[in-house]
Amino acid sequence: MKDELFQKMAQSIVDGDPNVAVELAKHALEAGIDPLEAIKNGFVLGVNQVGESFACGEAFLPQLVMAGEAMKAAVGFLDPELQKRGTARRVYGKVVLATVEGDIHEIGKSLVGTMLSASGFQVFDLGVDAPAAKIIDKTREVQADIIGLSALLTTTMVKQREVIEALKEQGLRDKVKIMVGGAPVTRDWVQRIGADGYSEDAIGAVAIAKNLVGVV
Ligand code: B1M
Repeated sequence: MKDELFQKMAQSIVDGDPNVAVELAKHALEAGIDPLEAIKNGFVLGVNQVGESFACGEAFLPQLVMAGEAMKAAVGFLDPELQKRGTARRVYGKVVLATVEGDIHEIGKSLVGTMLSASGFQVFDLGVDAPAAKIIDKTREVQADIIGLSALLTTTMVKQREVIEALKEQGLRDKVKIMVGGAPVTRDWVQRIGADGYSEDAIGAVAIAKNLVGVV
């Protein structure tokens, strides 16, 4: 029954139908399913399927856009519940979070933000397409402990390095930890650009962030 629901969730994303996606998300909560499990085992499978079809020319930009909208609606609906279930008891640190300049993919970044804030971090989400200067200004303003940089395109990953280089130029590199993520980001890339941490998913991002601020 759970698997059937997950399949329907994935299909609602493939169909690009935000209304059905939200209905199914509601249904999952009523059935006592963990919202993160619903995202991971249901909706994400659909968005990955559309991504693969797009990559091999079987789906086109409008389908990608519609899948993105349906995904955003479903995750947005589940967001308050994810926050509510958070285990946060204290503020572990401040995180300035953004999708890098030139990149408008926001779903994964926002999910990381939700999980961080539900786990006790104060998150300043600068949204998508954020230039290095904006990220660094905010970091200075709030005296952030961590900068989180998301990039979903191989062409925008370099912007993660640009932020790190700009921090070095301004003498700020040793004052803040850098965490990077996004589908094309690899461990090798993280080492090459000199970031402090990397995670493949939102749960891992919380563990890395805690580690970076010295919380076990
Ligand atoms: Co785009 N897109 N897209 N897209 N899109 C990808 C990324 C792509 C892999 C699809 C493909 O070809 N298979 C491909 C990139 C290829 C590459 O460079 N390697 C691609 C492309 C090419 C493009 C355009 C260039 C298409 C075009 O215009 N011709 C264009 C670029 C626009 C731009 O940014 N300038 C484009 C546009 C779009 C939409 C706007 C239509 C839409 C986004 C809508 C939105 O965000 N509001 C979209 C979508 C939906 C996708 C796919 C299908 C799904 C992305 C997503 O939301 N995944 C994607 C294919 C795919 O990934 N399967 C694709 C679900 C989300 C929960 O996962 O974002 O990976 P994800 O986040 C994860 C982890 O990566 C990690 O944790 C998250 C949660 O588990 N993570 C972090 C992410 N950030 C992190 C930060 C951290 C730590 C972990 O620390 C700070």
